[in-house]
Amino acid sequence: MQENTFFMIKPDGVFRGLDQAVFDRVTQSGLKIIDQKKIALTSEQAEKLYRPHLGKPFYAGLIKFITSGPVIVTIISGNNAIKKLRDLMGATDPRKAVAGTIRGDLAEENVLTADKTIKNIVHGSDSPESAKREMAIFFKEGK
Ligand code: IDP
Ligand code: MG
Repeated sequence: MQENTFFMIKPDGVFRGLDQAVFDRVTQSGLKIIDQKKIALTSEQAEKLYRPHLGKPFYAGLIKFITSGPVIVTIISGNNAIKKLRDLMGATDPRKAVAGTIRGDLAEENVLTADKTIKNIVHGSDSPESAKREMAIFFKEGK
């Protein structure tokens, strides 16, 4: 099924200059980057994006981290793009992400505490509903 999904290089990925390496993996998997821009998230955009996590112990740290530097927001398109991209990203905790995934290969070791966010380079929508909601925060309708 042809799908569009929202994908973002987080501040740690941009800061470490990993964006091209990540995009190469995405396009080599057969997916297409159909829109992209480098922006600094406003707190309003960050809070909208991570609204499902509101109230969790790491929420405040997550908002602080995601607004700490530029990110690259993109729309990725392709067959089963949502799952394909999630598989490519690997597990949320980079220590659990297997080799061959973006997080498994490229994320640095994180000191994991209850209230500190995990730095894991990338964000990708986890369902068609999330994809629609998240794309609409950053891109005009119809993309
Ligand atoms: P995902 O990015 O793999 O979809 P989510 O559960 O949606 O993972 O969490 C969003 C982001 O919040 C994660 O990518 C990570 O940066 C952070 N996060 C998630 N769970 C934890 C946690 O238990 N401790 C610290 N940070 C977390
Ligand atoms: Mg998520």
